Amino acid sequence: MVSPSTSFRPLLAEMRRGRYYHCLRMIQTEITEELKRRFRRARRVVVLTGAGISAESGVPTFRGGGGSAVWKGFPFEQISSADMLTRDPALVWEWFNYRREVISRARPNAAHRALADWEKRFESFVIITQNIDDLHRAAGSRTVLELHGNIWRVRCLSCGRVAENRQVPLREIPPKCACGGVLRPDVVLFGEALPGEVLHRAQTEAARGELFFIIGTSAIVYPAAYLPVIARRGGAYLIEVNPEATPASRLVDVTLAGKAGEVLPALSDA
Ligand code: BJW
Ligand code: ZN
Repeated sequence: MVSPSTSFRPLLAEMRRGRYYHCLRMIQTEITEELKRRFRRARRVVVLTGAGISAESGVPTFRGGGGSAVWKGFPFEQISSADMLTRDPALVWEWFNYRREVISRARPNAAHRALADWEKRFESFVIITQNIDDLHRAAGSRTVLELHGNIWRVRCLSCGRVAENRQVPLREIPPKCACGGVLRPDVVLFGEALPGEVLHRAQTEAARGELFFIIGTSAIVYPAAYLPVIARRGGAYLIEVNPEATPASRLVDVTLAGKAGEVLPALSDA
């Protein structure tokens, strides 16, 4: 496993020292007048999403409810890792084949649709997602930064070519490139670096957002988990949408404790 990059260490230390604890607010479900006012007036809105936003579309989360996903006896952190891809690429592909089947049946839910609608309301609106399921784009969102890649893309380990592949189920495991090389999912596994340009843009957007939403993420996987800290330092008003508390709950101004598919449409209406 890797450790956090050195540039993030001071931020992590600040979180641990509790420098932002004063921002803690009571867990609530009510959309306050202040939030409504900020929502109406904001020009730059940034949204960080995680697996929880797709839960109501039938895509299982990795964590939550006190547990963490296990597939065929393997904790998912072991299979979705660079190490396992090197040791047993066929096993990793079987896991992704299963995930492709699940995701191919999923459709955007009310939360994805609400965000697609928000994009039309604000001068600047960016979704930064940790999800690989493509459901934000399927809902009509256009500015989507995919931190962890996309399950419908494959990358050749020999020639590096990236291509779309929507075959479900895959006929061949591991699938092969036209050059004869072995393909891998174009996603970011544990122990791998995130796409540099996408991460840089996400950090820049987080730093300049006026409102920063943290939706359906356990906020424990780095470097994505630093983005709320960057947003806070940039002066953003932070809103978390999650039925459970997370490490980010200590940082935010408001936690709307509920399902994204219910909370986001309610906020649109408010
Ligand atoms: C709802 C809901 C509803 C339910 N409505 N909410 C120690 C300290 C700091 C860092 C590290 C460390 N040890 C190791 C690291 C690094 C590691 C890491 O962060 N590990 C942590 C576990 C500690 N990170 C990495 O390895 C990253 N790379 C990296 O750091 O590179 C450095 C490097 C530099 C240079 C060279 C080489 C390396 C890579 C991370 C990649 C993560 N990949 C995965 C798999 C992607 C492919 C796949 O899908 O299989 O991404 S892991 C998995 O977790 C997936 C997710 O995107 C990610 C985050 O999960 P997410 O989205 O938060 O979902 P859940 O399931 O955790 O939470 C769901 C939430 O929804 C819950 O809170 C529910 O309550 C809520 N919910 N229903 C709203 N209806
Ligand atoms: Zn190739």
